[in-house]
Amino acid sequence: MSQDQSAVQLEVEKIAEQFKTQSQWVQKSPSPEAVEELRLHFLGRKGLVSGLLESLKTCSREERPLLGKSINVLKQHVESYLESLKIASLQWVTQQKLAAPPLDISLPVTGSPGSLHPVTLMRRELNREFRRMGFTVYDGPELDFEFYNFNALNILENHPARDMQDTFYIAPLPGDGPQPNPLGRLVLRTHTSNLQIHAMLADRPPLRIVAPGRVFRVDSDPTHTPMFHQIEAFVVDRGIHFGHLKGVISTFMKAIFGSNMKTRLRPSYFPFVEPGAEIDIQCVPCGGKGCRLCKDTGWIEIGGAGMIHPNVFEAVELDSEIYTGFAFGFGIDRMAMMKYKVPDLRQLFEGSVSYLGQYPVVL
Ligand code: FA5
Repeated sequence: MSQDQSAVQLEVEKIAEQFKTQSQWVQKSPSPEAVEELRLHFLGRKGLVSGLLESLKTCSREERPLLGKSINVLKQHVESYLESLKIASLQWVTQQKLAAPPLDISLPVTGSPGSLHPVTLMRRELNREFRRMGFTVYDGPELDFEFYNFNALNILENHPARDMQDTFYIAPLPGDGPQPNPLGRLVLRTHTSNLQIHAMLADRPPLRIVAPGRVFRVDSDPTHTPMFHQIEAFVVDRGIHFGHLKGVISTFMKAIFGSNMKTRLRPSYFPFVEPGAEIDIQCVPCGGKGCRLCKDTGWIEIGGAGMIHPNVFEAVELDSEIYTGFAFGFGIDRMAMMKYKVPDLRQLFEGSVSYLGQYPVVL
């Protein structure tokens, strides 16, 4: 054995001894940081084992295979030991968590208590304004029968909204039986208009109701998400006319966005209203001048509106000769986009704390 060879061999044994001592220490308290430090010390680019491989260059060609082999044996030993330490470190982390004092949720909040989601902030503000205008806030089922979501709203069997492309249908459960349910299949409601039916069957006019909630559609792009939020508002009484509808929408939008907010209604079709209209509000970020968000029109469509169709009254057994009513429904997320200047609707649902944390804290 040459001098170089024996020097390298001695170094291999010394490093093996060092690893034994240091790994035994880490084994006692294998935190992920300690395991990583050990790995870098021995296997990192400038680590001791890598240094040994470098020193092989000083040995003769004949001596290299034997020394190379003993370095590799050491390397494999270090690698497999580190693997077992990594597994031990996972258990160590769990033990530390379990040993930590339990979280006492009854303690008073210190530091930043976090912030509310912009959709929650928007929904609360909408509810507050509607209450101020004399409306009662209702809650309704997100999973509903076709009767409430479609039929009673005059959306007939062949209407495109009932297409599988738009609606999430719920497969029947094994115990549901072969009999078709007279209320139809179960669906994830596609709009909050189902509340019109539930409310009119439960209570009789005069009604002044608002119903916010989640709705679901097979829909996904920068301005459409499969789950989104709507708010439905409707009034049923004697003598209600289109002027009331226009007045309520315009007053409401001014209350939310300020007295300069302009609103417009464009004729449109929804099977459950006649006449029907699309509600546009002036684009907030550009002040109506035109921008990318409003596609240079200065207007943003936020919902639909109209006078409740006589067929809807018939479905809930109300006499349309006596009662009339208006209804409108709009996207809460679109309103939040305007109010909080959110450029992409999907940002609202990605759950990024750094993004959502910038909103006001309201407890
Ligand atoms: C309706 O859902 C009607 N129920 C509204 C209505 C109520 C009309 C009462 C008449 C009387 P529409 O499909 O246009 O209408 O949806 C209303 C609003 O929901 C849209 O203007 C938009 O602001 C929002 N919206 C619709 N689809 C999505 C989606 N995939 N993601 C986010 N917002 C959406």
